[in-house]
Amino acid sequence: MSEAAVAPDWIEAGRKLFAGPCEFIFAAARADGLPPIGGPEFAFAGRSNVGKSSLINALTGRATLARTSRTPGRTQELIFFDLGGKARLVDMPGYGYAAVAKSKSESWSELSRDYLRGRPSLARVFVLVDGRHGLKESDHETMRALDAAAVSYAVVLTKGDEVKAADQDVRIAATLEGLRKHVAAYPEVLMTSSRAGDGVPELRAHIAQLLAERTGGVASAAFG
Ligand SMILES: Nc1nc2c(ncn2[C@@H]2O[C@H](COP(=O)(O)OP(=O)(O)O)[C@@H](O)[C@H]2O)c(=O)[nH]1
Ligand SMILES: [Mg+2]
Repeated sequence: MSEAAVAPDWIEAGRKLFAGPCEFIFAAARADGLPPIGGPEFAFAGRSNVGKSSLINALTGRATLARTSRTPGRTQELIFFDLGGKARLVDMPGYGYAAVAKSKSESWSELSRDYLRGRPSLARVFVLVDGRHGLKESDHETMRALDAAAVSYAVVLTKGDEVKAADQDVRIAATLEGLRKHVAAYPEVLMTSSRAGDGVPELRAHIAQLLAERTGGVASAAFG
């Protein structure tokens, strides 16, 4: 996963895509209250507190676009952001936070499941996993649901600034190993840090490339 593996043209395309305006457009608390279908959607899923909102902020270069929190389990809605009229970013409710009342956490996953199953404009889900800890059972559970729904997704490791350089490749390799039993998982894993910016240009490039593929043309994708 060297940063040099992503072609400079795609890094530049990603930079441009995310340099434009990005605005909040919609918060949906119910599956029957989603915004009308618009551009391709890139959704950010993961355990509570894994860094979903922080990564959206880092990608868009806006410190306060998506609300971040030290209190896990606060986002109870699907939050939609418009990226220059070209794509949408979707901040998803977190999962796997035990202190959340059972009924509430079930309704979150119901909303998420409904969204993931029935959204034709969903281009890719990023399953964020804490780079310090690697895959947890709740991540496997989410990925099984994505496999079953035939939604393509990629695992993105977060908080790389807190993972020693010597441990990063080991964590990536272990994560890849854990993905082998998941049929819809993209077979590459990117280590990121919203705090230090590592991997952020590569993730922007990946999204730009997926967008280009969707709107016709480019055949192959390099993730990181
Ligand atoms: N060290 C470090 N902490 C991070 C990073 N990204 C997020 N965090 C922290 O993790 C906590 C949860 O982040 P947040 O984006 O709200 O997570 P979410 O619940 O998945 O949306 C906050 O205290 C963030 O400051 C990162 O790249 N590095
Ligand atoms: Mg959040």
